[in-house]
Amino acid sequence: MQRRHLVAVLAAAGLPAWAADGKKLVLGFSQIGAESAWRTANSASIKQAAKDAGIELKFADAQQKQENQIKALRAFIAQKVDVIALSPVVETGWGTVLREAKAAGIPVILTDRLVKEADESLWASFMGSDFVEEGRRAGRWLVDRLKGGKGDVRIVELQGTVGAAPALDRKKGFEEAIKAEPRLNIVRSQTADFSRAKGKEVMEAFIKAEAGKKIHVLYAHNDDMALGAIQAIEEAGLKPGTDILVVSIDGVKAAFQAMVAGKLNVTVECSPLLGPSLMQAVKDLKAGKPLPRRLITEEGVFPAEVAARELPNRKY
Ligand code: GYE
Repeated sequence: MQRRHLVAVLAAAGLPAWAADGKKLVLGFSQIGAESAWRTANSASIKQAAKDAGIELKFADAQQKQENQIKALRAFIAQKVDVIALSPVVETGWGTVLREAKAAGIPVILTDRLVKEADESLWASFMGSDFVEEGRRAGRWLVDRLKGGKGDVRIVELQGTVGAAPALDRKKGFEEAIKAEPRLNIVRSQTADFSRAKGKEVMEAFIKAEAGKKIHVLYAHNDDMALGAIQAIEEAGLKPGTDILVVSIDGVKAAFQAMVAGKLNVTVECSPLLGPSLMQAVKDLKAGKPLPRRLITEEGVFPAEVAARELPNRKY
């Protein structure tokens, strides 16, 4: 069959013209690294979804470095991939390379994290969570939990990677929400890079620095840092979940297990399972369908009281 006939047959079946060429779509994906259980689940979701969709995936792990992500994007451009997906480690510094992709006619989909660039035509779509809202949910839970009490509440905060959208936004949303209860104050705040090892290390430093003063609450921008900090709290002879309330974000399985064990009080869900919508977006893009500018993930809040019931349902 001639190509144009085949294209017509495919079109009648609702299939795009590129399917006539029998070539697989090629997607270049620049992943941040493997800093957390969230990230591992996100990589697995994207790899599996690419396989299921019959899309050839070029997967590049940047080991937390923006310069590696920029190199990966340039390699994808040189290889003339069909679409580029980017999960940007930090918000700023992407303009040049995104303009290079645009000049090469390769569309870019942002996934998980957003960039801060004035020219929004540099990306076709962004899919991910509303991190400010996640921070607010964490803060609201805490305000609710402490409602009616008296006395200062001293909070320590473990921030995510410096300059990363979820770190900036989760801080902002949380601070906004705890304003409702003026006795709640963040007394120390430092980055622990979204990792369990650093979460433990920085929490140890907080406990040391606060010796003699009570820390009432730990707010961690992700579960991994909270889990590391829980270890530090225990090693200091204190009870996480009781002596120090622990509030975190992501909703990974290990967090549910910690809640069942009474060591974590709440986790705000942030879903890493972005693979299927990313592959759908890649296909839609190549079929010339318009993509939504923003696809927000639906997510919930899970306090310790529901952890045992929810644990078997958790997918990451
Ligand atoms: O919360 C954290 C990960 O960008 C939403 O990155 C993601 C964050 C997630 O390392 O665990």
